[in-house]
Amino acid sequence: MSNRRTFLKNSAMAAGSLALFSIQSKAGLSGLAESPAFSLPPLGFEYGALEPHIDALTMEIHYSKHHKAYVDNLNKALVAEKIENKTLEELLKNCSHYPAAIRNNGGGHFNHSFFWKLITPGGSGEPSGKLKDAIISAFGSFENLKTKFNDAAKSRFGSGWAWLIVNKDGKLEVGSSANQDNPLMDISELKGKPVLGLDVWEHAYYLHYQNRRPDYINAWWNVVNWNEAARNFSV
Ligand code: MN3
Repeated sequence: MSNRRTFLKNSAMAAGSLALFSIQSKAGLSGLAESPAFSLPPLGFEYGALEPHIDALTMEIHYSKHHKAYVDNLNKALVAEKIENKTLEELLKNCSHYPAAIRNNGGGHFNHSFFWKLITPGGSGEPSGKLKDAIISAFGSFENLKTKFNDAAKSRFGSGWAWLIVNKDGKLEVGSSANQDNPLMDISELKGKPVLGLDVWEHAYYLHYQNRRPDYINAWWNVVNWNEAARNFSV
């Protein structure tokens, strides 16, 4: 083989491998450049800000590990299922048409994003305005609502959520859901617009309260953000 032929052959190989490298790096770059569909929202307060009612370590793990895992796994499931350009609400509303990973992680992402906004350091007193009127109309008193909500939260077997919702008749209703299901899902028995939600998974309270779920529920009322609940009610 002449030097020239060797040179041409080597150049062709080099060009070939360059082309291959270029395709791979393009794929790699587009993979990197493509931003995930969903991201962890800011918490809005320090991990320790809800103490003594909800402890700092529970908040840190709950937010930075559990919620983050729902977001990451939702993004992975969307890529795997080639689902694009759907809002979280659209995914939940039609979740019976999607694999369980979308239901579980989409629910997890929605529920936790909703939950963080409904808790605030020091709480915000009691419900007022139109929400207060609707509570009295549906339950007779705020105390009755609390009793009903506590019962729903305590009696949810295993992991799940307690909810205050506006149902299809426009009335307030209390109920609960299993796992990361929520009232926006087409598969949910309890359906409506969520106003208030409480996470009763053990990961939400076990480090501080161990098996004492009722103590955690009672403490949570001290940090409820009624301004956010009123906003959920009015939109
Ligand atoms: Mn949780």
